Amino acid sequence: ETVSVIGLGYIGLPTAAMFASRKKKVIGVDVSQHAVDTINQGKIHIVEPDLDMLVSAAVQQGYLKAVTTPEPADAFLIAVPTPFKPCKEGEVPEPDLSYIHAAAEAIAPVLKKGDLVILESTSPVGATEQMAEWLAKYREDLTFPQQVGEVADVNVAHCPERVLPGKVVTELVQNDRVIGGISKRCSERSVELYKTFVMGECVVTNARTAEMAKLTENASRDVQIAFANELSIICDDLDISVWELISLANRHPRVNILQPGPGVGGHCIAVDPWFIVSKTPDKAKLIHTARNVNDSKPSWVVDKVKIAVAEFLNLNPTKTIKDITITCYGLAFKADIDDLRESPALEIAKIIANEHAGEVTAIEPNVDSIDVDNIRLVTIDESLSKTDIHVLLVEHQQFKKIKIQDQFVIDTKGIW
Ligand code: SAJ
Repeated sequence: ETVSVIGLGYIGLPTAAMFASRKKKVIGVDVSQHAVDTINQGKIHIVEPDLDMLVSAAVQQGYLKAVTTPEPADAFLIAVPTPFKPCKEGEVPEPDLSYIHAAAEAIAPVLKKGDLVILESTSPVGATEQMAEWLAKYREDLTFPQQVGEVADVNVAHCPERVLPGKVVTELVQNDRVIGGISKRCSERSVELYKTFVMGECVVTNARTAEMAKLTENASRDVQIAFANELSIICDDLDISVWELISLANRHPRVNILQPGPGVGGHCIAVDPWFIVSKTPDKAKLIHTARNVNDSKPSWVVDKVKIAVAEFLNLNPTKTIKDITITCYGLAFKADIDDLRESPALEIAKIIANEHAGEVTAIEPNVDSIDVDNIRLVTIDESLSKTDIHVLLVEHQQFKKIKIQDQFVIDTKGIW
């Protein structure tokens, strides 16, 4: 049995390598020639612990190859991005399914009777049925399960990925999988396939429920973080330490509040709840509000920095605003990773750098350089010797080792 994985990014490549490590023949497909060339050399184009070894072994032993045009296979796993379309501020973003459409169009010519097509990309409810319709449109000679049910020529299912960046290789194996076939037969075929490497349980449902389950997991986390973020703003007003407050409340056996921060970043939690809101805008009130609460946190942090600057000038009347150095601790979207995309920390640092007349420096121990003109990367030592206002944005382990107890500290993660 040959497995083809369409989209060799943060999800597709580890999944492809995992099948290959279990001695399945895997054909990885990606539109990026650079990604394909890198993988065929046994190397990786993304950062993820342990993935390099897995890929290099898979390529060396001949189980994994990458190509830019799909080839025939028995199962196709689609792991392409599902971003949202650009929209104006205040509008509800709409999901962009064009990558799924393009993947369906690309694999359609090589599909044959008996094949299985699995959508792994996080998708709005209905996307899997939509993908099956696209496939049916391109291959009128084959039958698909949304028309004929159990006896279709090609089986189609949604099996959402749920792995945590930074822990992908272990979570792929250990986590339970939600398997949502358009028909029962589709689910059975998918369970069989995932059992190749999944040690967690493969739990069967239908495609729409599987889509909603994945969105619900991330929306649940977003709502809970929004609760913590709202508490942090309330506590600031009431002169209460939110960190102490949450640790006290969490001593209750049925309370488990998450941690506030500078906002919610990453490519999933800040995106997926919109897929629910855009489908049912009149019903998804809490989920919508939580998104707004989390999205507004960066500008609240920026306001705190402005207040600190004003206080600093008050206490140091001989200085002007140009003399004040502000340092941002951490730019990544969460602790101990190097990923700066969709990062509230980077967003905050950029706003400060654009609006502050003095110098803005940043410490990001996980990257060597950043392409932002007006922010200079410095070391912790340099920052300690010249910073006037310290803004902690990410709880990287390096920052937990130091303790800054200056009067001008804005600690969005409560580690100091
Ligand atoms: N954050 C807080 N407070 C917290 C926890 C997180 O502010 O108490 C922030 C982080 O700093 C970060 C953001 O939330 O900016 C998201 O981080 P995360 O660690 O919660 O999640 P991701 O985006 O790295 O991965 C999530 C995971 N989903 C869940 O935990 C429900 C992962 O399992 C999913 O596979 C992934 O989304 C995905 O691809 O959908």
